[in-house]
Amino acid sequence: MRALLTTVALTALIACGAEAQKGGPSGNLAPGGGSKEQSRPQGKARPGAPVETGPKSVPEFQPAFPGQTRAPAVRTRTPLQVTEVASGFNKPWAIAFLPDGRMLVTEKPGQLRIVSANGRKSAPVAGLPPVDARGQGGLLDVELAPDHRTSGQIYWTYYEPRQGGNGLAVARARLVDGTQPRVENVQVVFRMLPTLESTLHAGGRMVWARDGKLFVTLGERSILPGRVQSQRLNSHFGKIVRINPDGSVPRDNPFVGRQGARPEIWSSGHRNILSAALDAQGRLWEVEMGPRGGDELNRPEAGKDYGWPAIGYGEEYSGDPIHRTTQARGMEQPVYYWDPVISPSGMAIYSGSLFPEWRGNVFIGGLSGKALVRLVMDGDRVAGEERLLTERTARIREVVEGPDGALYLLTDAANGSLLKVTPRR
Ligand SMILES: [Ca+2]
Repeated sequence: MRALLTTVALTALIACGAEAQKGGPSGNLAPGGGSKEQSRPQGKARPGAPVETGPKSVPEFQPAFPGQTRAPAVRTRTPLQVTEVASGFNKPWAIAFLPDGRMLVTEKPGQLRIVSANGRKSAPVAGLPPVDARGQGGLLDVELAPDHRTSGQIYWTYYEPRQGGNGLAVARARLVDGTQPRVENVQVVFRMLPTLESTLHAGGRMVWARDGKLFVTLGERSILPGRVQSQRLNSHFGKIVRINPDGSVPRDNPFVGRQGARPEIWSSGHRNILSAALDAQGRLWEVEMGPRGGDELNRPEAGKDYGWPAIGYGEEYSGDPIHRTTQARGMEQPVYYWDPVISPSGMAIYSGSLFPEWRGNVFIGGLSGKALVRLVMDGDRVAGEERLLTERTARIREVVEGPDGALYLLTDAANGSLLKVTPRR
């Protein structure tokens, strides 16, 4: 048993590079055995057994309600075909589909490329501002503007080098197509503040809400001076923010008018969110990287506090405790958590027609988990979990549902691949 520290362990907490360090058992070998319609028994699996059967990193912590972790294993019935559309990407991070079916693909060191449906890559799009690509920074997410068909605008997130440090920024520009694609009229519409020097926990996912507002997920920088700011409303660290397309603050944001609070904040108490998506009702969900044993699925609501670093289910990668408890008044419980962690990055909630059995399921890329993680939901609770593509042992960075209903994935590697998942013919 670990000794619980009486003060928040402010000195020993530098969980540097947690994303890169997360290892341990990926626990992806459990055969199916759940009782859901989507599952089928296999072998001698105990009915209701979870997909994860390895030891917990933090056995002291118990779930707050049944099904909050280790949901019963389920299995996809449709045989899958995984096709490599393209390879040779340098640490690819995000995909966005253009109206003609081509894709924008970011590479972390700073390149944005246009990739055709058959995998042909353009030269890097010219005109992007420089990025700080050290550590977990770089060029991160990309999205089309909601009015892209008329405006030609795209948005992207990146770690911005600044005087005195760095920080996440959101830029937009008009994409100009051609043999040498470029962006014009680059505007930075949002800057994470304050500026701090850290190459870790950048966050950086964007999700367009149906009302035309933009959600941006922001990490807490990992180092202690950043981490403690997750609970402070005068800082963007460890927050989800909600902005108008031009970066201005929506008047109905929860902290507008509160003294000392940054008005872009939507929700607080997050750690490092690289996965977010809307559900069929248009509600925002996110999966965030926790410490060891503490990755979380949340459905962030306006003004709520998701607990980091005050509560949670994980511990430091050193084995030192972070939280004295898993629950506190005024702080939200995760819908689900993973111990051991999967290191989530990339998320899609399936709505296509290629896989009718997947509708409403949550798909999450696992970096250390080296799997495409599938969650079957029952209302707002997790009813089943599956780990797909485990045989590839690839770190999965990005998960997007294409306009054709296929899932498109990026693998996190210096020679990363763009993969397409369809039913096998
Ligand atoms: Ca939490």
